[in-house]
Amino acid sequence: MKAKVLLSIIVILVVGCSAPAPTAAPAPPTSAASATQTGARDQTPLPAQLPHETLAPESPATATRALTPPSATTRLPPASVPAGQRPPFSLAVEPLQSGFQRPTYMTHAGDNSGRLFVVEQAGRIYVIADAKSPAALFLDITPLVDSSANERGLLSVAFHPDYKSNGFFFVYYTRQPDSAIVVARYRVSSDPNVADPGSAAVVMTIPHPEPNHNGGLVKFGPDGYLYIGTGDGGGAGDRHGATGNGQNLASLLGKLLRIDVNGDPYAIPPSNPFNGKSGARPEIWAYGLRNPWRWSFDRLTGDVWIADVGQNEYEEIDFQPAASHGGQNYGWRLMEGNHCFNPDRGCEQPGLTMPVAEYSHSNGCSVTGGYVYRGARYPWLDGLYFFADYCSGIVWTVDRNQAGAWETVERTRVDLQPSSFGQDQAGELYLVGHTDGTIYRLTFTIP
Ligand SMILES: [Ca+2]
Repeated sequence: MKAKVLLSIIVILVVGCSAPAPTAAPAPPTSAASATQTGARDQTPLPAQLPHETLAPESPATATRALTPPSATTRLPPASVPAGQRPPFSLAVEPLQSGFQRPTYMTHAGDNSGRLFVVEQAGRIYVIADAKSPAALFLDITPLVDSSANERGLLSVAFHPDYKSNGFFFVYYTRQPDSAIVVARYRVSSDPNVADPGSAAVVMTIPHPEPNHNGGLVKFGPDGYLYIGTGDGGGAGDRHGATGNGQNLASLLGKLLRIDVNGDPYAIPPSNPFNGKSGARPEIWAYGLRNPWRWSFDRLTGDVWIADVGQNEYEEIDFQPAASHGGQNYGWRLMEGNHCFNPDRGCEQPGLTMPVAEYSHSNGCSVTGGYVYRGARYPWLDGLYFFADYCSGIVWTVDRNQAGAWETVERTRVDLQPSSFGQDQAGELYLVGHTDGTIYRLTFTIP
């Protein structure tokens, strides 16, 4: 096994309003996760067979699978630590594994295996079976993926709620050669640590006009549906069409979409808010988003937390309660955070949903949404939402204070550029260092 020296990737790119958008070379990780841990990756052969981007019919078994009942009827009562009763704490990052090339995302398969899956922007997914073993190549679709721009590439993976029995998972990438957004389904092979690249079935393709604001996240909701976050089509100021894409219900861009992947290739959930409304795409769950790069479900309550990357001045966090029926308008391009954008005054309209947290570009450049902590290791964190900024490395939390108002607290500044937070199946949190190629575990202490 060849040892692989941890690589700090220096990226010099045009910085704008984009996510992710580094401004400078990152410092190397403060302590070395063993560089040899990833050594095997140099010798991992490319898959012999590349995926065919063809539609594959669902098997009858999956097409008729009943959806899990909505979380609102089954969820447990909230167990969050009451406002004002949370002890002061400090937060640190501990390298778990390094040597990845521009990782964009980390998640788990929900299969009780304890494995972590790391997505590399160029088009690879690695599996970490345990922190002390080398990461193994799970899927390589680099020939299909256009990662030519800072925000393009393979951007996330979501494992089917029945992954353990059906082996299906879904990826979100920008494709060669036209850079359109693709959501595609793959299946694991007979080796649980290797996917079958020949199993590709394209679920959705969305033409994309500009190199930036590609959205990028797919996740299954507690309702069993696949949610897809798309950006506004890019450029700046959302100037596509008369109203911009974010406010255009005939466009799939600038949206949170919700589909049933047990259709062929997908079906529209009957309760989608714009289902059957003329002039609107029935896939839309919520709109008025600019670039919802990272968002998540509270695994206990089903609430949705959306980090929407801002234009030139404000980054924001949006909140959608689990009981929501969708249809929210989060305001872009009328507003950037709590401020008028286009028009620059008098933008307020009834029905816009305002963010629960906002920060200005004096504290960063591009928001990276995280998770509500629901792990077991730090029970005093229960119910606290974490997010960070890609450029400054500042990590904040959001919670309701004793008066019931949303409160944002700056917790620390980490020396890395977080492209994502990660969450393992036990609910513990991680950070994905985009430019230093390292996955970090978040650790907390009460002083
Ligand atoms: Ca907004």
